[in-house]
Amino acid sequence: FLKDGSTVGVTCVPFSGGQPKGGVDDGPVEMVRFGILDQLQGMGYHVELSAGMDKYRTMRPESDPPIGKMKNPRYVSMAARRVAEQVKEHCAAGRMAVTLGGDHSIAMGTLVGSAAVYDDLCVVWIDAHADINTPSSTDSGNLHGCPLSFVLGLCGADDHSADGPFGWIKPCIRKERLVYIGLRDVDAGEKAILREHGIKAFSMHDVDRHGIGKVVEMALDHVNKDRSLPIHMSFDVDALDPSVAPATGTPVRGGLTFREGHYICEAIAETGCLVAVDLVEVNPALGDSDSLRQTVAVGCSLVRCSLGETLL
Ligand code: 4U7
Ligand code: MN
Ligand code: MN
Ligand code: MN
Repeated sequence: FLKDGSTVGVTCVPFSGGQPKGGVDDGPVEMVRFGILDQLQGMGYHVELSAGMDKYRTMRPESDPPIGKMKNPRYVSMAARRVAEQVKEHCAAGRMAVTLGGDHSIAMGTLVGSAAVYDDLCVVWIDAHADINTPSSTDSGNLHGCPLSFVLGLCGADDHSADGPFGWIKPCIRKERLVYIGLRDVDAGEKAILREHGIKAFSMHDVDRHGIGKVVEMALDHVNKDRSLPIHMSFDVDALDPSVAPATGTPVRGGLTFREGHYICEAIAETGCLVAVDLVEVNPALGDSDSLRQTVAVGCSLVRCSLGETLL
């Protein structure tokens, strides 16, 4: 799929407006400090970095009162819109688009951006959470728990009106083309949405039962039977067990092991269909310097594996 497979288009998104905890906006800078860009160059890639990452902090509107339950709706929308442009630019140039978050609300933007270039895009969502709340089903009002409902077009007319801040997001992902791995903390309202729409999800229970190898194969069979469609992988670091990735805002015990997380990235890289990767929810402010280092390091190695780094 990639016209320029030797270039990686990296977009750093220092953004925390989709949830209440500060620090997740320092995720990308810490990953860069840890050497992710040099590491990608060391793998032989040319790295093209999106410009103006400071803008994500300065674009916060002066006043941004809740709309219904949604918190920071204007700020989240503006940031996601900019992410969409930057990711679209990389995809249009045929580069692999790598987006470093930032909280997971930015995936509204990454998905709009990649789907603007690729028809029939498959989405593999690696997360402890389903992130499919609508503006009415959300209890927390935190938009990092809602990105999928916007891009799938699941929001009701009253919670996602054309003249509201998210009016620019048109449904761009088909529900048959979404699959989850790693779920273990899904809200009651989200369970109802998954059931109603028949959206395929492999929870930690499935990983325990079948093993990660079989689960990834089943997940890819569901969205991409012939391995002929482009894949966007959105990896929330909280999919990993908190013992592996402690520095994240919404940790849930019972998660993926270090190897299971890496296996997913390796296996998806092997399909040759991957066109975009998000690595989100690394929060360097949470925990001591050891857990920060551990989480940043694992985030970087997941990105490298997605780009083809192998053990042998
Ligand atoms: B993340 C939650 F209620 N579902 O909506 C919500 F449990 O991007 C959590 O996966 C969302 O980290 C977590 O607030 C969003 C909650
Ligand atoms: Mn999560
Ligand atoms: Mn998430
Ligand atoms: Mn989280």
